[in-house]
Amino acid sequence: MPDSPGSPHHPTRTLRLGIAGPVGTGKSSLIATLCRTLAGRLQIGVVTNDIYTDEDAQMLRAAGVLDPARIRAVETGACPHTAIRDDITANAIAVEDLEADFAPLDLVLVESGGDNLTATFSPALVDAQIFVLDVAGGGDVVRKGGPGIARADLLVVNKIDLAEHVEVDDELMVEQGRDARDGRPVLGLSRKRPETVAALADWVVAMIAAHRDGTHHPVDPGPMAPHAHIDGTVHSHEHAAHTP
Ligand SMILES: Nc1nc2c(ncn2[C@@H]2O[C@H](COP(=O)(O)OP(=O)(O)OP(=O)(O)O)[C@@H](O)[C@H]2O)c(=O)[nH]1
Ligand SMILES: [Mg+2]
Repeated sequence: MPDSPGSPHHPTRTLRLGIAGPVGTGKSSLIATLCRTLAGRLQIGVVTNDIYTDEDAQMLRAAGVLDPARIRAVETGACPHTAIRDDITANAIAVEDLEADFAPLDLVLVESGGDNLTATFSPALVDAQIFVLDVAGGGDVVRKGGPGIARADLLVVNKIDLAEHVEVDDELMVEQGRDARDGRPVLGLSRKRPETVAALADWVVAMIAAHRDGTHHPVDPGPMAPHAHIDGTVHSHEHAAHTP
């Protein structure tokens, strides 16, 4: 019997790719760039998350990079972290609706509402995730660490075209990212530098292939930090899926 579309073994199973990172680092722009680069050869859908508006979805629709019906907005009404990690219901429904309406999709991109360094996606919502920082946030952000920086499937250091203007060494940021990530990939990106956009698109295409052939295993980058209780009990949150 052939696999159903939701089955992990179906050859056209959609890759759900989360894009997280602090406010304004360029998540929507990265999604627009990916749609512009890949929409000719892949079937793509997009889900955006904003706290009080659907501004990101509107921006992407206005960019004309994708059929507007393929761009859905989730208004979280609360901390964006919650809607991608703790109660993913609204996002899961939006993704499943898109997949049903435009089957078969190759890729659904889910943009997190801009949050702080701790926000990561639940692996129940996405199969892989990109964490986006930018040079304008300061050269020391990578060193500050966090689950997305350390364990997202790809760390992007964005807007490298601005590095000289904000007196940040973007190559050093990329290097520090590699040191913090036990060899997981880090990419310096600027939508103005085609070679970096091509490297991003190549990574996404390779991730779709790995997802389809079963060689990619979703991991949970969080939770954030171990904690101790007054009686000395320590919860380390160590989990086999966290180890590289
Ligand atoms: N110079 C430069 N600016 C960029 C680049 N990518 C994005 N920007 C600018 O950065 C600003 C924020 O970009 P967005 O894509 O809206 O960022 P975001 O992370 O989606 O923002 P929120 O959803 O509000 O958290 C915009 O003014 C973009 O034009 C880049 O590669 N280079
Ligand atoms: Mg955005």
